[in-house]
Amino acid sequence: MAILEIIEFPHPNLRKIAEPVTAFDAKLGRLVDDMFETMYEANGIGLAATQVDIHKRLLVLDTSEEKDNPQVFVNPIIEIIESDLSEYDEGCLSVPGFYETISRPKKIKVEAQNRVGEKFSIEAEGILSVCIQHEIDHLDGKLFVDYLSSLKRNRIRDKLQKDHKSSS
Ligand code: GNR
Ligand code: NI
Repeated sequence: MAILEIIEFPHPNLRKIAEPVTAFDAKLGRLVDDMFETMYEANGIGLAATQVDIHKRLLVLDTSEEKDNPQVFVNPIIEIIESDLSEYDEGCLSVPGFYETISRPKKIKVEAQNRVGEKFSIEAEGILSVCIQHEIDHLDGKLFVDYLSSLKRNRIRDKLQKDHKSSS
């Protein structure tokens, strides 16, 4: 297994649109394992392939308290089943150190495939719903800072760019 490098805002590759996964092979299995290891090591509750600079439609997450419920979603399709919004304080491993309140649809249904290509479907609300929406945004080149004013987003961008310069 391996810890992968997480790219950070405003890295241009965070804007790429991920392509569907077509091969459910050992290589995909290794990527899934490496994404879990990377997510747990970073104390994240989710990770999209985009964040490790791989532009395939897959994400991993574990929103459990005990960190004992790894879930993989390959080629996820989301349907909003309750468009009432709910607020959550969001952070992102690609936007380290910043947290902002974001509103998203409350309840969703997700159809996806597992690591061997079998289809499944779940309904989600609460933190699971927030996390899945946040991760699918990554696959579409979108970040939680895009929901903020450009003033706030640009302040975050400038601070992170400074950090990147001083640590390189
Ligand atoms: O670890 C994470 N925590 C989090 C908290 C609130 C809303 C969304 C998230 S996802 C984030 C990990 C991450 O950046 N996934 O893309
Ligand atoms: Ni994120």
